[in-house]
Amino acid sequence: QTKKSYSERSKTHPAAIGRRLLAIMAAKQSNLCISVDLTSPSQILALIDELGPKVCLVKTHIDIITFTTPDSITAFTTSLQSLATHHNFLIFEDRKFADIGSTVQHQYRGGIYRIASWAHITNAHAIPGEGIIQGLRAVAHEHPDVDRGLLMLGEMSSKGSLGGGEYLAKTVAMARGYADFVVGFIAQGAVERAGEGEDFVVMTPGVKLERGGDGLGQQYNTPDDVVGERGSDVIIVGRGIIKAQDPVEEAEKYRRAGWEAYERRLAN
Ligand code: UP6
Repeated sequence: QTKKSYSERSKTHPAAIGRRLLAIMAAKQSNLCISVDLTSPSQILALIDELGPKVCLVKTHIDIITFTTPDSITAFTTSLQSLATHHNFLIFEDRKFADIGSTVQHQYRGGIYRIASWAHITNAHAIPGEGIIQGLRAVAHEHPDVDRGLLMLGEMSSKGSLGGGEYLAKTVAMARGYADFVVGFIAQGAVERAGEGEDFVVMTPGVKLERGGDGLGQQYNTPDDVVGERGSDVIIVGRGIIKAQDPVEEAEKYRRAGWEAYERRLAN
């Protein structure tokens, strides 16, 4: 666990997009990533417009959205980018790439979603080996004018996950050679750092204000558990906010809980 503030880390993080994200977190006093897992493009955009001021990051699953035409995909991603600029947050497409380098290049650059063209951050499983990082990084470098970054999945929130432990340690070791592109990890708590210069942003899904589960393997911990106790940096919250009676009010509760847990961790 690091004792450095988001603001200090925003000056030294090895990845440009990591520096940008940490600066946004410090400026907005928010370590909240909203996971907008809805299927209607207009509902998603309307909710993001409301929640934008409270979050540092917006997480999408572009392939669960009901698009009627290819043009409506472009219209959606263009609007999403405008919202990101307007509210000062970054976009994280939760694609969970998991194939060989050559295939993920096509999946990241092309197809109908063209993820690399609009998502600041995406993520990948370590199971194929480091070719997956090399493939994605090469696509990101095709546009040197835009900053792109990757999170490696080292541990999942769900029951019976094969991640964590040695798998997580091996994932971290794999990422070390790509610190300009691998911003950090999806894990349930801080990862072991090799030295002072190393900095990975850890993001944790499976977060609610009360512990529990969803009946399909999801397991929830609180913002204080993951940020305060286990040293994660960003809480990823979906249904805890989007299914609430008043998502804006609920998002503010999560923002405050995540931020207070971070401040307590720094003070301890
Ligand atoms: N997600 C997890 N656990 C992981 C990785 N990713 O839940 O280990 C993603 C899910 C979902 C979100 O795909 O989009 O985080 C969690 O949503 P929830 O808060 O509604 O459970």
